[in-house]
Amino acid sequence: MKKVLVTGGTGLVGKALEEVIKQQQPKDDEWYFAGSKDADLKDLIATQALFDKVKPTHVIHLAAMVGGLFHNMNNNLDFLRHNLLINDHVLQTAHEHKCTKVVSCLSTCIFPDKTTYPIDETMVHNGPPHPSNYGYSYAKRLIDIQNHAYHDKYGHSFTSVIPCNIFGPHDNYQPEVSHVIPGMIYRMHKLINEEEPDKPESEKVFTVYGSGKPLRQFIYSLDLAELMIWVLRNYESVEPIVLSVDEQQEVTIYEVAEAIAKAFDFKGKLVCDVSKADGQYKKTASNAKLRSLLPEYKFTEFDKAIKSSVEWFKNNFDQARK
Ligand code: NAP
Ligand code: GFB
Repeated sequence: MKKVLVTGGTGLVGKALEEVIKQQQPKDDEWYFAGSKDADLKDLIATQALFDKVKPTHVIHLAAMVGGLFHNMNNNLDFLRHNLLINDHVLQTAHEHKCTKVVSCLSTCIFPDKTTYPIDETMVHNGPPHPSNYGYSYAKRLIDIQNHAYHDKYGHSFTSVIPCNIFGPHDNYQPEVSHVIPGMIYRMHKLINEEEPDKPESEKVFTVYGSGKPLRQFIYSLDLAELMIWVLRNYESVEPIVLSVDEQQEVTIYEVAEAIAKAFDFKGKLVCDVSKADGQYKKTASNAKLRSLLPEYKFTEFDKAIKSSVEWFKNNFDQARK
């Protein structure tokens, strides 16, 4: 019997894992989805108490201080310190509890900013990350170092996945914290339903922050959840693995705004505000390693996933994090 503890189990990815596990109904697993109310993982005693209570054999470690470009740019020190504390407490306590496996979560934004493309798993430590998120990036890179150190000393199977930008139901829509897709969904919903009530929608203008030119790969949270469960069950290496859609599915930020406008059936105009930062121009990641292991995996089509995410927000507006 596997007893799986999911740290960060109440967030975007955690909720997607819970949904997929509900669908899969595994017979020989028991899953425990923990949030910060269960234990503040910045506190070692609280972390140990959570592990004493759950007694996990396996851990999916998602808990982290997470946010979009603007939140990172304004809080690099907190992103560094909070995530360093959380990661060290979880990995050391998993070691003390003799956990069979830990799968931690990195991000394609931690790769070097000045690099050749596409980026792959061998390039994680090849130079400084983008200056907008160095705090988060170095804390995440250290997880890979910690995994190797626990393996070298104790032979542990502590590994990590490297997702591209993620979106889906249960996202964080708080404008000052959010990533681009939940940020736009929140702002377009507000423009359509609250702002300039006397103006016909066709005359309303939605602002895309930045030039709209940066490129991103986006994975639907429910697809990522399926792949992370596969990694937990089948992937036996300490080396990280990129979990991203194919390079051809990369889109511009302006195309993201167009897809969200289509999902809302927004009749107004889109304009770009170049006074706002663009952040990293691109972070095109290769999923060749994943494709060599799961060649047939079918990702949810982008427009369809955007539509479901917009519908989820509209149907859960009151309880959405905003
Ligand atoms: P999220 O929606 O912001 O959820 C964060 C989760 O971490 C929540 O369950 C939160 O619990 C928990 N948490 C935060 N601080 C904590 C603390 N001090 N102690 C205990 N729990 C704490 O984040 P997400 O988007 O699901 O991210 C999940 C993982 O994916 C993270 O490791 C993130 O770095 C990585 N990632 C995210 C993206 C993306 O685009 N979202 C891209 C690449 C990688 P409460 O809700 O109870 O506070
Ligand atoms: O998703 P995002 O915040 O993060 O922004 P990154 C992506 C791009 O969207 C930037 C533009 O070029 C923004 O200028 N953008 C347009 C918006 N409208 C909006 C909006 O309403 N909200 C936001 N947030 N952006 C993050 C890293 O980088 O990627 C994090 O900083 C994390 O550490 C995350 O790893 C996955 O993709 O630029």
